[in-house]
Amino acid sequence: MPSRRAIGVAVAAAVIATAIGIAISFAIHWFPAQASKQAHETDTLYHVLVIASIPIFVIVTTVILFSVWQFRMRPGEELKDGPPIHGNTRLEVFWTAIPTVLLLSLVGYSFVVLHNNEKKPAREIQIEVTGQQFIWSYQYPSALTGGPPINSYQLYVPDGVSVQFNLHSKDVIHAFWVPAFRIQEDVVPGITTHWRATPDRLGSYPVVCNLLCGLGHSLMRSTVHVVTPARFQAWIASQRATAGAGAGTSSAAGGASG
Ligand SMILES: [Cu+2]
Repeated sequence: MPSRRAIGVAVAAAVIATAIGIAISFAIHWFPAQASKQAHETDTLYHVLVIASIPIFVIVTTVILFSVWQFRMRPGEELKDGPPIHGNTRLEVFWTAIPTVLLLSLVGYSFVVLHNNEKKPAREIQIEVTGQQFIWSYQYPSALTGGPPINSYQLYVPDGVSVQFNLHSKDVIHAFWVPAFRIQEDVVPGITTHWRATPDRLGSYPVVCNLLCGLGHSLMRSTVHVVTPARFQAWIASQRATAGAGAGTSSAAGGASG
């Protein structure tokens, strides 16, 4: 049996390693700017999962290192066999019950965050997103423009208003991802997928295709501009004016004016 002192050393090392790990997890900037309501909850969830994993990693590593240290073969023991142990009910109950409780709590917490992030708010606007090799385009429906729909290669969203993005693909599977919003969804030909976010920080953030969709995949990027609701209305009005001016030539080319 290992001595009391050896066990004490192992426990102390595990506690110190856990403390250092948790301190490092706070020092690392895991993600880009948080630009949506969903981003805050998602980041907190991620950090809780990291903090929960640190002691588990430390316990597993400590037990391995402790066993190598305490139960290693010493000179002269080459022909000895280990004790013939068959099962240990108390230990097995523990190592089943603790991970079960831990997993169920983390799954429950994740479910609550996901549920909150996807909850449909009272007021929401819709923007259609179309992916094709290798560009994103956006359509602002009549309900938003107060006139004919607007096609554009630019994505503007009003600050503080929930947006449901309806995703369409013209060719292959893409993924519409706004890292600053922490949300991503596959864009699949033949079906419409959705995601929603409530932007809550003014600024411009990258939009990325996050599924390998062909040779130009790495170039399939765009920008989302989070602007004040007043500026959003002004932008819509300016797009309507441009689309109106170009309507004589080709209404379908309205997107190019963006
Ligand atoms: Cu892609």
